[in-house]
Amino acid sequence: MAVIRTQVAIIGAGPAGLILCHLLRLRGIDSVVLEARSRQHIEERVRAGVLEQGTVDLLNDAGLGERMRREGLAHRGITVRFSGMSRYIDFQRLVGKTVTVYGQQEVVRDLVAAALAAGTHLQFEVAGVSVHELSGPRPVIRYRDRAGADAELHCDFIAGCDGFHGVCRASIPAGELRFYERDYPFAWLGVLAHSPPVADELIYANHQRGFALFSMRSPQVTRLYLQCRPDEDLAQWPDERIWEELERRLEGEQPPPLPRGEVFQKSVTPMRSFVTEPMQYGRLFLAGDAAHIVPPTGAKGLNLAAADVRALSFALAQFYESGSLQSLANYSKRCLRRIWLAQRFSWWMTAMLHRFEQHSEFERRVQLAELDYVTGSHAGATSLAENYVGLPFED
Ligand code: RFL
Ligand code: PHB
Repeated sequence: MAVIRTQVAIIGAGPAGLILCHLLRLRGIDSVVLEARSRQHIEERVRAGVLEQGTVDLLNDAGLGERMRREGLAHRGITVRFSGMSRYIDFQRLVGKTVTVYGQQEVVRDLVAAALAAGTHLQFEVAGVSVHELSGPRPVIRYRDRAGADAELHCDFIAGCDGFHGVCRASIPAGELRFYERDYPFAWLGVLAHSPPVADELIYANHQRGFALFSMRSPQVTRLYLQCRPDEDLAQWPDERIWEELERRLEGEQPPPLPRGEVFQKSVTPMRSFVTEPMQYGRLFLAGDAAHIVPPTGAKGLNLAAADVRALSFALAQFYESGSLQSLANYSKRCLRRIWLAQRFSWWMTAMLHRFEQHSEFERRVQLAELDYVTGSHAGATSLAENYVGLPFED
């Protein structure tokens, strides 16, 4: 049986695992990354699109920003539509920062390329991953490699970056963690289409028929979302129906006829808020979606994952420099403050923008008044802008 030894074993090659691996390498710390899926799968998985300035800075400072600087789209604000009106929230003017639209799969592609170029030990298509000896100084991971051979990875620490359905959080003994969660009575039907974006920046729409979001990936590819039922059947959504529904919900003062290109991807994403406390058990540290989930309305998931591993890389570096576990012991607390602020923002954006079947006409009017206030008052718009572009890192 192959036995490998490393300093930090990283489970999961999503944004959290790959950014962590890169930040550790810059600090001279050795890691091995184990990923259940194929390279092609993770490089093609379509998810997030909006990067906070802090995430962009982190990637640039780590030497990963070359293609992002060329292909990423800088957005200085968003448009919010409701009651047939469009209101622009100008982040640049309100808080002096912007966001960047650059697909998560592009970030992953850049990270995989950087890892392989640096000779990082990155294994795809591993199976049967299990974690052991978490409370002692020498944790062990058992798994089967791509060829089906049993293998063991011995390490000082495990970073559980294996997403919401991963094994790491589930391996922590019952009673050690506390979970806080909320499900929403709706989901998002997301499509990608080969059609030029109808606007330069994102449009979030609150409509009687439900929420809609217009986003993009490039000057040729549009990303669109419609609020739908959690059990929505995609077969009921031929392209024609999707375009019609989007046009209805995105109506503004001058309804944009959406350029209808070929829809090449459709999916339904459930909406959930979820937090694990603490994000550590012994020598296992959880980061990204393995520890928390936000509904996508605030565009925070990938950005939180990046902030977690940024903090984890500092704490691990401190251990390898001084032998002290102090920073690692503070990791969870340090991350959770930002996570709860992002939870609040994501929950609030979701509540403000979606249609809730159970709402009375009174609650619907209050929701519209909130939109009016947030988009019409300097204080309201500044609060949205400050959170959307990302709160500053606490160092
Ligand atoms: P990931 O990306 O889920 O990666 C986890 C990786 O672990 C692997 N894995 C395992 N590997 C080995 N052994 C096992 N037992 C394993 N189990 C799992 C998985 O194959 C996978 O490769 O988690 P990570 O790295 O924490 O990254 C989190 C982000 O992916 C997520 O938060 C965002 O995509 C959320 N999100 C958005 N975030 C933003 O910041 N801005 C956005 O605009 C935004 N939009 C979105 C989103 C998520 C969406 N969906 C589909 C959930 C829009 C959507 C529609
Ligand atoms: C996206 O482009 O996929 C996107 C943008 C903003 C969000 C969520 C998703 O709030």
